[in-house]
Formats: sequence, C-alpha cells, structure tokens
Amino acid sequence: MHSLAEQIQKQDMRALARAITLIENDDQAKLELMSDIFSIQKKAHHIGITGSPGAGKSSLINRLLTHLRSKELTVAVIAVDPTSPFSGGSLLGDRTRMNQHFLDPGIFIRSMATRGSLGGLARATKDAIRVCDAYGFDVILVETVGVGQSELDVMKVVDTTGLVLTPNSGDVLQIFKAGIMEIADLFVINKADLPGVVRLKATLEEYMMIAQPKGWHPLIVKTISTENKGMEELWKGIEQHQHYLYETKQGEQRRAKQLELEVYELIREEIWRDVENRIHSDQNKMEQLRDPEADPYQLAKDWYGTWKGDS
Ligand SMILES: Nc1nc2c(ncn2[C@@H]2O[C@H](COP(=O)(O)OP(=O)(O)OP(=O)(O)O)[C@@H](O)[C@H]2O)c(=O)[nH]1
Ligand SMILES: [Mg+2]
Repeated sequence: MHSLAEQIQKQDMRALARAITLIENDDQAKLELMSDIFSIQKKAHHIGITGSPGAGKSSLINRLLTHLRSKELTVAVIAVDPTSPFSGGSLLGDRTRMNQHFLDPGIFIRSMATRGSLGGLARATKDAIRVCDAYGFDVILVETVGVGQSELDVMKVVDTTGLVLTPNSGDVLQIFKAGIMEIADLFVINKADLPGVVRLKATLEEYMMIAQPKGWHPLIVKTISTENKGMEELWKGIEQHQHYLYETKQGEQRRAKQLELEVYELIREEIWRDVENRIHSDQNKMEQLRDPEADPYQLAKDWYGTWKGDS
C-alpha cells in the first residue's frame, strides 16, 4: 500500500493534507494513492453546502462544526474555491471564520482549488472527500459557491445538499434560472434575523408545489448563523435525509450513478487525449484543417470512421 494511504488510515493529518495537495495538482502519484484509498473502508456522510456569495455558508459551517463536535462527531470541511488558485481570498476568509477549530484534532479544514481541466474541480473534490473518508471522519462537509456549472457539478458528488438562501436578496430567481434549485435536499434560510423570511419560505413552498419532486421533499430550515440559531434543526434535517437515503436505498443508487458518470468522464478524457494526439501527429489531417472550405461535419465523420475501423 502507498505509504501516504497508510498514514492517512493511521489518522495522520499532515499526510491527509499532503494527499489533498496531490489531488489538487493532479499529480501522477495521485493515481497510486487513490487506488489504495479505494480499498479502505469508509463510513462518512457527505454533505454539500452551497449558495450565493456571502449567503453565510462559512458562518453556518462554523456553527455546525461546534454543534457536531458537541455530539462527539469528527468533521472534515473542504471549501472548494472555483476561482484562481492564487487568489487565496476565500481561504483567508474561512480561516478567520473557522479559526477556533484549527487546533481541534477532530476537525480538518481545507480550501481547495484546481487548475481546471474538464470536470477537474468536481473530480478533485470527490477524491478529496474519499481521502477524508478513508481517514475516518464521521461527517464531511463541502462548501462551494453556487454560481456556475462547475460548482453545480461539485454538488453532484455529495449525498445531501443544503442550499443556503437569504431573505430579500433576489437569490431565488438567480438560483432558479441557473438550475440550482433541483439539487437541493434542504433549503436553508440563513440570516433569518432579516426581514422577508415569510415571503422566501412561501416562494420555496410554491416552487415545490410546481416542481412536485418525486420521493424526497426538500425540507426548509431557518438559521441565524451569527446568533448560533437553528443548528439542531439543520442537523436533524440532514439526518432525516440521510435516513431517507438509507431506507429507500436511494443513497446507494445515487452513489452508483455518480460512479457511472465519473467513469464516463474519465473515458471521455482518455478518448479526447487520444484523438488530439492522432490529429496533431498526422500531417495530412493538419493540412486538411488549413483548407478554409473544409466541411467540419464531413471531416469529423470521415476521421472518426477510419479510427473506428482501427479498433
Ligand atoms: N444578519 C446575519 N448576517 C449573517 C448571518 N450569517 C452570516 N452573516 C454574515 O454574512 C456575511 C457573509 O458570511 P460568510 O459566512 O462569509 O458567507 P459565505 O456564504 O461563506 O461567503 P463566500 O464564501 O464568500 O461565498 C458575514 O458578514 C456574516 O457575518 C446571519 O444569520 N444573519
Ligand atoms: Mg465562505
């Protein structure tokens, strides 16, 4: 077994941090590490917390951490930063907000960014979750700003997704348009100390009436992170969803589906690399591409046809 995986299993936090750096950099050593990680038994529930910038995700997670520690649960937090790996902005913010937890051996907090590649962020997050799970945490929380496709993809790798909304922010319309509503298992109305809570709740209920979700009906919970209110309700809601996933076997199905998509994605990338290599190393094809009259449909069809014959 890879020595890093062994150290992780022995709950060496520095090894865990190093492993996540390998994942983040998409280092070659990652493949060996991950194949060992797969053989380690895992048990954690994977929870995503998403929402608009400034909705209070980090503040909420900070309070939830305290709550979970009071129940003697160990927790890993992965804050996914889709922006430049050099900005470090959210890392600093999260560090100050979650500072009090840094010395607690039952808590691991890590910001993560990647340098792109197709679906890179979601895959890196999934692998980071896996190593945290192999370490033995009870709960793994993933924070990401819910604004674009890559963040949406990140939320598809967890078991339960909490969508953080704030009253009177116009969030709902934006989020609705971006197709983020559908991924929510829980709607968390944070900043419930501000006016507009009743209206936001009514809007969400209306949304559910129209959307008519089959099976699980997303719960609505109210929280005030700044006053540490609503954490027990939030955790109960998450547990309820966890219970539902288990009882209905939806959890297994969800993870199987995630795995399937992950395999497709990896195959797609392999094929893509292969295709690019073939084209770039073929003078004749490169020549054809220089013809301004070239028909891209025909070229794609012809080339793909010859390769299909190859295999
Ligand atoms: N009034 C009020 N303010 C809150 C509440 N929760 C968080 N805030 C404030 O909202 C601001 C943003 O909080 P963060 O926790 O950084 O929000 P975030 O969603 O993690 O932000 P990004 O990571 O930048 O997207 C901070 O100034 C918090 O103090 C709340 O329940 N009520
Ligand atoms: Mg944050």
